[in-house]
Amino acid sequence: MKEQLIQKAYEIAKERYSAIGVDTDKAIAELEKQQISLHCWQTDDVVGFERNEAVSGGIQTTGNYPGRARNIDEVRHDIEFVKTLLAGHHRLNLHEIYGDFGGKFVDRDQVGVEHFQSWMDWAKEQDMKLDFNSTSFSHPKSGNLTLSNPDKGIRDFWIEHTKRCRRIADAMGKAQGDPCIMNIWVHDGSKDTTVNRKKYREILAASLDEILAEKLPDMKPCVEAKLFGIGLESYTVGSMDFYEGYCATRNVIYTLDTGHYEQTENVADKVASLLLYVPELMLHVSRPVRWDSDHVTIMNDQTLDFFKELVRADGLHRAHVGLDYFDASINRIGAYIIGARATQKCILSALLEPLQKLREYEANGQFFERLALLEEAKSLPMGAVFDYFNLKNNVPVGEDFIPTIQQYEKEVTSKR
Ligand code: RNT
Ligand code: ZN
Repeated sequence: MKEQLIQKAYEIAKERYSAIGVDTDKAIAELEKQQISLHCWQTDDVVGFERNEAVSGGIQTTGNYPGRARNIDEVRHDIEFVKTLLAGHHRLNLHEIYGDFGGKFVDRDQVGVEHFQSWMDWAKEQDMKLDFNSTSFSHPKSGNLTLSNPDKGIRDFWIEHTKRCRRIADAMGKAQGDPCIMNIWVHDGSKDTTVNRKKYREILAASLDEILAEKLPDMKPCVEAKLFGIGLESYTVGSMDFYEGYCATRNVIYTLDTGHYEQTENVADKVASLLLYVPELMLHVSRPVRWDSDHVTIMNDQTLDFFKELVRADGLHRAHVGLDYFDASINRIGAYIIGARATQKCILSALLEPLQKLREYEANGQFFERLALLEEAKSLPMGAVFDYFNLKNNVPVGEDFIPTIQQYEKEVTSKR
């Protein structure tokens, strides 16, 4: 019965959209192809398997909702479950601290491909591709400066770590026959005023140049900009301006975390400029709230506008979509699904925009008509299309995922 209703609602929606020149079947097919890189760190509050300590170094998780994944099997189990609730084919984004260290302590400058072999085997079984991240936080040598540290000993430690991570990413890319996207985010900065802004940036650029010098064809590096970190409020070495210049001059992928900008800034507006100068974007879809950049992604104006700009700039195929938030205050699997589905809804809304008609109006100087259609498009039945997309892909429709997650909590996460 419910299925028939969803199908009926879809048929009606399809006609409504078709009347303004939008092909809903095509939008669904595109959304089905759109991979989301699922961030493994939502399962366990960014703790990982290196030293079992709370995350530190510019970021923080708050909340102590029960059920955190405590080891590699639990992380994998959670991700296998998450996959069953999402339509489409998704990737897994790993951090270095999630290596399979076999109970031994492996320092960051000692890590190798062997520590990720079991992940590669698992990913193959799961038919999931892997992405990767070097980890320069949560370590005694993290301090306030890593790759930009004037102390050569500390800097070299992190350079070695990041080089090794690139080789791991390359091995992953080779194994999966598809480039592994490896993100480099360093929290480097200072709590209070520094009088050496340029100096640390020069060092960071030189460190990155050294790290990226090795040719590794099966991985693609990307570097992530940020406004500020917790405890590092006055200065961030890897600011937006720094990485825009770096990526443009070195032809490197720019990682745009939607939570990393001034709250009143229009993050969507950055897309069309960045795409003129950088080869591709890596997205960390997140939600800033006051000082925090990592609340669960929801379908809000910022995220909607962001994906609309991406589609308008014909940039979806030049963006690697990933999630980045860590909420320890609610059911973590629930948070995962809410954010992933919200991202899909925003992408779908962007794909359903009557762009051709809007652009015709704009070209003709018909600005009342353009604004009117933009407004009307907001209340078109996107939800009916999204429901059908989920039904078609045999995953829960609408709020039906709530009881499924409650069940998983009862049987699995509450017993941890
Ligand atoms: C931090 C950055 C970074 C991290 C992850 C864990 O502000 O967004 O991407 O969240 O690497
Ligand atoms: Zn991020």
